Amino acid sequence: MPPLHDVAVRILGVPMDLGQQRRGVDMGPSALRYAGLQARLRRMGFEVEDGGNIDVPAPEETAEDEAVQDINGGRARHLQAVRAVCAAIYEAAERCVADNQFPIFLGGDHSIALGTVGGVSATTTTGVIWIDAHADFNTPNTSPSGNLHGMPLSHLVGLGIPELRDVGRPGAKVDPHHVALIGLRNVDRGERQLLREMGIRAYTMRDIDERGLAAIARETIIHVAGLPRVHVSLDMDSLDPRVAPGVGTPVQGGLNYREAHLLMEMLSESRKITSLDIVEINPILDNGNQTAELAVELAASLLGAKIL
Ligand SMILES: [Mn+2]
Repeated sequence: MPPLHDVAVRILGVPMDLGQQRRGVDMGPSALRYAGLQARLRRMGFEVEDGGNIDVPAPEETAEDEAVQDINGGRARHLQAVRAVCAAIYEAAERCVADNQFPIFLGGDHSIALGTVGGVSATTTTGVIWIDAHADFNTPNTSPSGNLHGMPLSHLVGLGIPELRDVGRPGAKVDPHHVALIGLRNVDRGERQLLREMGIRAYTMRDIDERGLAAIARETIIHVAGLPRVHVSLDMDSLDPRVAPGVGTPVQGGLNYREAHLLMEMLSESRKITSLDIVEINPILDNGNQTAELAVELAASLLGAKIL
């Protein structure tokens, strides 16, 4: 990977909210653009191109209705539509890597990561730093809700159902030992078991409280340091709802403002990060556009903005 400033940034929006039931995260890409993402990165000296949005059907126009679909005895909502959108994301992500661009994917709900992580890892071993209040490690068989935004990470490491696991190319996209989860505080029983079985490195909010964010960021960087590519998947619900109220599924007790920035700053200094998702912003629940504005600042920190 060449020095960051030699890499062009490409922004791609995915206005998808099919992975969950509450409407509003489909407006995330607009909120992030309105908050000035492109201008912010340009001021830092990056060449930034906005590739527009990937086409996403509205829930009302998909053949599948809101009813939960039975799949191998499990539950999955809007399965075919999500699979098709993620296949398109995959191709776009793969092209960004081939063109030596640093892609920033604007969600949308977190199910988009099936396509983003799949595509950026198409030709090169890729580590994933998943920053989230939730583990997103359900499968249709463990999910209490059938919402696909709670299932991307399990499928990326090869679990779950072929419809989601085989998007873009068959099988796992990421080695489970190349993953680190940060910010966890709401994990379902079935997920807990699967995380253990797969040996996923996971840092809960309690770990952060006890050991401090810096220690955990350092360990995470060491964990992925040997890999040629590292993708950051930033779910804005990892932050505390006091600083990021506009998210799809808020959970109390998250990262505070400085912890989130410190994490991005340390990841930036590692010079290992090669792509980014920003997901689950729900402008309907936001105060003004506070959450998207914070996300833009965090993206700037990840790409090297410094205080001094
Ligand atoms: Mn998530």
